[in-house]
Amino acid sequence: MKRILLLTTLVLVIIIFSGCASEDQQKPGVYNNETETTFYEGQGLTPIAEQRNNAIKGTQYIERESYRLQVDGLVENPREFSYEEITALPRTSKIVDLDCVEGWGFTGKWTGVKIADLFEEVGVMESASTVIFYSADGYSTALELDYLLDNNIILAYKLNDVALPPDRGFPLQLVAESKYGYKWAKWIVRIELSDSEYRGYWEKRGYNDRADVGGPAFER
Ligand SMILES: Nc1nc2c(c(=O)[nH]1)N[C@H]1C(S)=C(S)[C@@H](COP(=O)(O)O)O[C@H]1N2
Ligand SMILES: [Mo]
Repeated sequence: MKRILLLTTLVLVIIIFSGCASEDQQKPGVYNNETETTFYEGQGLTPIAEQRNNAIKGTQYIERESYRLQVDGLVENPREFSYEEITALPRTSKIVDLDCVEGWGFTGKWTGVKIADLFEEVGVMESASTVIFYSADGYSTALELDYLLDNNIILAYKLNDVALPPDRGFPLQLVAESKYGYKWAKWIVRIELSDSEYRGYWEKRGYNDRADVGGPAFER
């Protein structure tokens, strides 16, 4: 009798604990009625709930209706784009790892517009060589125009198939693949084409302007 009681208790304990464990497992999140994808083309993606967020001024909340992306500088037709205008442009998806220079990272499925397609709309001048990204929190960073065009770099408005949640950079994050996280500007409000070098927020503070993943974190 004692043995049966012990066995029943053991079985109960196992059931209860396995229940707890399954609740801990990664469940795809739902964001604004969109369910995220955590598996794509045979690859596991990092659920959004597990991705870190340590932006300089915390999460920025941008309204979709009043949002405008300003594109100016060395372009033929400087103009503003609404969220609808951006998402109506041809879209591309790709799996890319974001690697922060501090050693953590995650894998996401990113969907958005190619910088090249956006630039078609404004006409980039011959003299332009640098692209500067300005964000709603005062953050900024810059990349070479050739890097953006040669690597089909995209401006993402979706991550894991859901519209970027506010803490992930709504409405737009630059998917600067093979570059450290500090080149992945979030909450982008302005893109400026320039012919001079530009040091962004972390670059001004000593981080390597090249920012190649695996390369040196600091300028030497
Ligand atoms: N606007 C803005 N974009 C930003 C940052 C920021 O502070 N502000 N931090 C950068 C850094 S250092 C990293 S690693 C990536 C990813 O950081 P996250 O986890 O905060 O999204 O966002 C980048 N983009
Ligand atoms: Mo970072």
